[in-house]
Amino acid sequence: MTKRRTFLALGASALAAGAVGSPLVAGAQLIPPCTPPMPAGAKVTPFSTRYRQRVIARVSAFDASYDWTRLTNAYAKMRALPSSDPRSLAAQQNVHAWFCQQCAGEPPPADIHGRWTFFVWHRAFLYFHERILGQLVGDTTLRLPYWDWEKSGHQTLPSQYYQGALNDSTRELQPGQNVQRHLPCCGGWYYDLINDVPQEIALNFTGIGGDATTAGDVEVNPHGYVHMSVGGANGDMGNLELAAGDPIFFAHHANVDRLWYSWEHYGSNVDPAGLSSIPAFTFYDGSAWRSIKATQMIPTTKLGYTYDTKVAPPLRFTHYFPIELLPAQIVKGPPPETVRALAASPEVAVSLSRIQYTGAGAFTVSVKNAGKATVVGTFFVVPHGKHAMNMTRAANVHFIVTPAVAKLLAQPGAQLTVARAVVGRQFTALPPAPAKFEGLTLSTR
Ligand SMILES: [Cu+2]
Repeated sequence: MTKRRTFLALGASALAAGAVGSPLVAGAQLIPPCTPPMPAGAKVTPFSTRYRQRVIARVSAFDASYDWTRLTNAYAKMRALPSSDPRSLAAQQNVHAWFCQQCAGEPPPADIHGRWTFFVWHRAFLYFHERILGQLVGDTTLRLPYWDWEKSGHQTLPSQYYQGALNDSTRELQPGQNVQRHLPCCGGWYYDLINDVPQEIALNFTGIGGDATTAGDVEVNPHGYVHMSVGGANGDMGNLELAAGDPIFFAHHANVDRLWYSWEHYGSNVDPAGLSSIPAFTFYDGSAWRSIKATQMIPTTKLGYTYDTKVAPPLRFTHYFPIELLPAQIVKGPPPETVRALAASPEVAVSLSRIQYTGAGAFTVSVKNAGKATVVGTFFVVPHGKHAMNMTRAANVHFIVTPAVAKLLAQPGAQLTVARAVVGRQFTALPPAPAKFEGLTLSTR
């Protein structure tokens, strides 16, 4: 892991030199170039149902029946392969880095994060990764486990991931430590996975998965938070260019995929037709390069897997109150009876659409009125490379707040601000700036 050592060393000297004011520039210089995953001139065959495997359920990493010996052997073999082999863990890590616009010195492809390609690309990545693992141990029934961090009692990193080929020594999250911990970066704030994750299943697709230019709440809340909680400032999981070198990445993303799967199997939810317009992605399947389209991975049975459990939505929020606003300011509050309903509800859901953010890190949204600022919620964009660190992008975010915060949001003149704590290389808090977003909706039970 020369890559990691280089960036740790540079990070330390940048801190020693007091270069706290330019974390983005420092970060950009730390990234070595990486190569396109697929060699030039490689033959690509479209994925088809001919390659279909038996449908087997992915189970929780806390399921006592899971075969850890088989998975550990598969990762040991994957780690032992030379990085020039597309089946190696180093090559798998590089595929992910390549698709997060990480690679300096090469024209990178469009970032598959920060928009609706997030769900689709990772579903395919996991499928081909799982296929390679199975192939390495000669067992096509191998399926990845999922780490169901939204479940109380399952919030420590499954202990098997601290052993042998499943371990990654760069993690900040220690054995027995709860993933739902206060991040040192973020003013003591943590994300409530148990309460907030089930709420997401009740959102529409744009809410959970975003659209062609916007990230959904699943990516910037539970997904980003868990990455940063596990990886911390310098661990593989805390930086997208390194994240897929940690085997827990795949169990974490299996749960992210399970959130989408749960949504797909809930009520009358149908994936948006627009997903079919996403160009095909190419992956190595263990013996050949295959291009795959979104339509070929919905439903998951086309890829030979389901999940043994779904995230059950509580569906508590049924009354919706859109709030009239200017980009960063609430111009008109709802009528008095709505404000009374908000105050009477035990908790209120806040949906902000197309909130703009620049760079990566932990973003705290606050509402400010009469000089007093109150936190509405925090969302998390996992730090990654040179390109993404300077880009302004948008996300749809969903928070659960108290009636007191909801009342502040319903007041004319209230202003929304966003402050960012940069993590991953140096801890730097940036001052609050006016938020830019398109819509604000409060909902009550
Ligand atoms: Cu990713």
